[in-house]
Amino acid sequence: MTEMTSKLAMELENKYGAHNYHPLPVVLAKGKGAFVWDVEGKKYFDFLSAYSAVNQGHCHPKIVDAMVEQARTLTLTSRAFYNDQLGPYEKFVTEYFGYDKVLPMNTGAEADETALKLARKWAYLKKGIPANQAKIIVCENNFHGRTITIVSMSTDPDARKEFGPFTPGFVTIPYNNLDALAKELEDPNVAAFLVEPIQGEAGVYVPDEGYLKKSYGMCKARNVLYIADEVQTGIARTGKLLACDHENVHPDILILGKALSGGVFPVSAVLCNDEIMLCIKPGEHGSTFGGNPIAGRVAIAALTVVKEEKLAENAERLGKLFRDELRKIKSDMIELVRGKGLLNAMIIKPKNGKEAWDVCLKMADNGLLAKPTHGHIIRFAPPLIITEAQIMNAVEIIRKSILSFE
Ligand code: IF1
Repeated sequence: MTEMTSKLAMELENKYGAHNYHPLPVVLAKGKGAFVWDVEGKKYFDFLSAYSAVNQGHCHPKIVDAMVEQARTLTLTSRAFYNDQLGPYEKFVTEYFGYDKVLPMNTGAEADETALKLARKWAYLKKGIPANQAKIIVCENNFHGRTITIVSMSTDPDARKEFGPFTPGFVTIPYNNLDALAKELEDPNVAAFLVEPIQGEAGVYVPDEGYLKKSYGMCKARNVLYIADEVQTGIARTGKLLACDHENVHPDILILGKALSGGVFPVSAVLCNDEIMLCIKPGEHGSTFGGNPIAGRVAIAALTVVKEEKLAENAERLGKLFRDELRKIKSDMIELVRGKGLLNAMIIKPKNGKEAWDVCLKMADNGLLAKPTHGHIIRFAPPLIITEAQIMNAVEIIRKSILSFE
């Protein structure tokens, strides 16, 4: 067999894989904690964390052990039968987040779809909205995944173009705009408001303080479900267990994914109380892999690590330090640094034709991986197990990389 090199791996992906991504030219072969290594053995800080899925750090031994042990015992039964891991997981995860029930799925997009279906069922069965009239309010620049219905809610031309016709039933309002929300809430056929507590894909766009609390109150006053997509912001990333916790908002429907498994396995979940969850009856929703024994074991381990290792507290403390340090870098290429906890972004002003992509290539050269979004924003989201000393090393790499363009 030919020996694997980064060059060969990229050629293979390019030749045999769909071209639906444009990765940085780095081929990773190993991960541990806050670090990854490429095929040639070069070590990097991982400041993407698989889009916040690897919050607990790469290959966390407790999570991997749970997965391997369960994989040797029972992997999948489907939901045609009970399995001995699902019930204990459901008890654990509902108590952990404070809801009556959970509906287990696999990916973030599936969990978002599940939440939308739950909201519509509830609208007809409980709120009394006339058949097929339910509306769901969504925000401009949202990101909830890639299915046809989810791209129907999107305002990003790349996400939608030539994928129509689209699913009806959504109204779009500007994010972080309470007046626009108030206006749409006047319609009695509104079932739900779907919101990201911080918009990730939009470029780590943090709303004004009070936005979550006030929008939640406005929805409650209109008997409209508040659905929080915490697929990216959840599980300690922003310095609290949930980003909604910053404003003491307990969403009616909570959507989780990514770090629910620490990034070792696709596990997502929708949590809500009985009044909503019991609207869906046997045969009305599901997934072959949803609620499988490995997922349950892995998610318990991943959530236990979050508490044991105080990841929310670490994200809060090191996030402040990280932003403070980045703001000390004197470069006119840095327009703005923003974020919450360890979900951060730097807005790059191009200089001499060099843009965010070039900065990311330079950082990769210097041993730190991050990915640009929308051409001019770099997201910085390291695993939450990162230490203060490691953050300071990472800042040094970022500083050196940006200053190399001066
Ligand atoms: C990709 C961004 C992150 C999400 C929220 C649901 C999903 C996501 C709030 C769907 C997924 C991803 C997927 C990833 C890029 C990415 C992303 F750049 F688009 F914004 F995280 F930063 N809700 N986010 O952020 O979850 O079905 O993918 O499990 O490669 O498309 P999924």
